[in-house]
Amino acid sequence: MTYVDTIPQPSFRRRAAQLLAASTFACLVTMQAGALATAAESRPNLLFIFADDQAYDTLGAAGNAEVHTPNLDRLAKRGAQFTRCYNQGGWHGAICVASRTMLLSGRSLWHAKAAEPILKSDFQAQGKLWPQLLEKAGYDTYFSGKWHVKADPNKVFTVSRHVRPGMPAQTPAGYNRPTGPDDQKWRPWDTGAGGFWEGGKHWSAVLADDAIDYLDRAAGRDNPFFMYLAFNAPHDPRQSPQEFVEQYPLDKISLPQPFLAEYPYQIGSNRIRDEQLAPFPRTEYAVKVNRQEYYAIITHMDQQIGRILDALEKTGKADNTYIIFTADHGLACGHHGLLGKQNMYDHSVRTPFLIAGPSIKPGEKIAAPIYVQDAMATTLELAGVDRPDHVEFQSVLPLLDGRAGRPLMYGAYTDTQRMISTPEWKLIHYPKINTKLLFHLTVDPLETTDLAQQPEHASKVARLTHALEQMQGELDDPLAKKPAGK
Ligand SMILES: [Ca+2]
Repeated sequence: MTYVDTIPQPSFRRRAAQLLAASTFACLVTMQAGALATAAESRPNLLFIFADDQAYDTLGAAGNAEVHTPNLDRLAKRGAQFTRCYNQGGWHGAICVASRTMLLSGRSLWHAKAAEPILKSDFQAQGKLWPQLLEKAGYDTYFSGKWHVKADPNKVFTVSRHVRPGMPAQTPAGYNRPTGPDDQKWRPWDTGAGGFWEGGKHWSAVLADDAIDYLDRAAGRDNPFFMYLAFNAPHDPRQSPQEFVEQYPLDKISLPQPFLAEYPYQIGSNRIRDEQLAPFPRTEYAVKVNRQEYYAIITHMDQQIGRILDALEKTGKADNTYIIFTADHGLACGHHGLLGKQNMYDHSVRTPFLIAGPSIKPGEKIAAPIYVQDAMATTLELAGVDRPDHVEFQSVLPLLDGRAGRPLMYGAYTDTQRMISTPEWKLIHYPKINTKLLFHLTVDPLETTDLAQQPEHASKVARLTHALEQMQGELDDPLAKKPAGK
């Protein structure tokens, strides 16, 4: 773990003071400094809160009556909730890496994969990463939490602290469990298991402590701030204090739909690490316990988010602060026989997305589809920064007026899975096993019934396949069909 904590330099005031000392045109310089300070003060603060592996429907505000998220629900009421937020997928099992590389670089999936090896030598060196674009515009930038990107957070943020890895350490006892009610070998509140408990305080609480300290500092400064606060929660190991787990008695936990003992297709991820968290074949008991622990760590994170929102209020700057909450991607927690995020179903590709701030109408639900990484372009627009050419994602702000947004959403996992989705239909393609699945999302939002083999849907499959192939070409997908002669 690295720990870097540099005191941010008051750049505008420092520059103005140097100019004043050196210049005989003190009056003119004072006017310039004043203009700069005014511009800095009028720009909004940006608070970005990022969850890890949180599915779109694990939020009270998203209509889930089982999970307790009072603070996120409060945020949803204050602002707008985008109900169809997607991640484009990943090029290996760590979908987190792809999502975050896209988010920091602004590049779409396959371009982000190409950018990864030059993230330090090009993007970081040229100041093209998200916080660098805002710092250049006069923002103080703060980071704490999960990074998992091949750039140096200590170099790209003004202040960084508690740089966390891809996941807290999982122990062998945390896998293939529970075998039944007598299996007590791993408990979420057992601090001896390390993981989120390593260091003596749950990592979600440490992140909130850092955020509160940052907000205290920012309260006394004129520069606008950008905070990137990245929880490791609710990624496994799904650890939280016992009282959070006890909020979820097993007899109140419903089974995910569709519940399957095992996923029927070989999709390149069936036995990947995440999938081994519960035994094969899946049992109702094991899935319910995993869901209980998932909900508990979400509620614990929600409490920390409440502390951060309260601290923001105390700064007196809340009225000029935009808050965005989202997650890097979703997660299967027993749905379709799966426990990972390496699949193309909505539970794994879709995340919550909340935005609140001075110009955002409270309580709105926006159905226009967006990508997680649109958060980056959104903050650039809010900060008055022109979107550089390398940023492919788009601000969500125009969608708040009711515009439709993108007609088609894309997803991919390695060379084994592809997805295209309209608001009404989804086609999943498994090229390695020559299999296509079709779901009618508006009548079957849980993706329980594959319609691809039904003759009346053959033309729908053909049209979506064509649209997917076109998108693959546009996005430089390595599986894109090359034009003849190339
Ligand atoms: Ca993740």
